[in-house]
Amino acid sequence: MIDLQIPEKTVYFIMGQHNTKRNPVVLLEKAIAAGIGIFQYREKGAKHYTYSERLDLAHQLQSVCRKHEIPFIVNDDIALAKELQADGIHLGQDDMPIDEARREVGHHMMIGISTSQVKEAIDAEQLGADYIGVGPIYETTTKKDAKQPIGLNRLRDIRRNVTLPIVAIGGIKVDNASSVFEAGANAIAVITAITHSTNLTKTVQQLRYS
Ligand code: TZP
Ligand code: MG
Repeated sequence: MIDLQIPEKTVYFIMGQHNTKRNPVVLLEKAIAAGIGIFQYREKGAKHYTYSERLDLAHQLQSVCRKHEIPFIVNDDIALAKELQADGIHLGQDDMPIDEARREVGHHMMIGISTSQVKEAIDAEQLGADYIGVGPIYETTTKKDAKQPIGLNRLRDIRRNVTLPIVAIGGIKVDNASSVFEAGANAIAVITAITHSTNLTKTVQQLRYS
């Protein structure tokens, strides 16, 4: 049985086919061996992939997560999450509202909501989210339409206003991870720090224990 909590100092790895030239299934295996604690399938190259191609890849990634008993979260795509019976769905501010999403996915799936402001975080908590994404903390080139970085002070502010687990995101790397945890994040979500790492074991250990 997979533990659907977000443990302290979790490295939450996000990836879609478009984030890497490597085989994503092999990369995920290595990232789990290196110590990530949660995985999110986020396919923003979606227009290049049909639903069945996404389903096929997501299913392989989910099998890897299941084998190693870590949660498998789907970004945005409720149909895919439901079909796979994913452990969670992650939604942005412009995606399906939380109450509607809850009706769709029930109470056995975690719902994560992206937030960048205190009010959004409070609203997400009141509407029954299970965790919030908070960011982008730092500059990132990975998300093309990313907002201006919100920085650590905003993260601290959000921390003071909600008790939900916080997954910080955006430009988080080995050399700034400790400041992000100190500012109140329970977990850190990364794409580039892992997809561009040449030593995954070292990178994940440094992210976790910084
Ligand atoms: N949401 C806010 S920033 C971001 C997402 C999906 C991208 C994070 O990627 P990276 O490479 O870890 O900065
Ligand atoms: Mg979205």
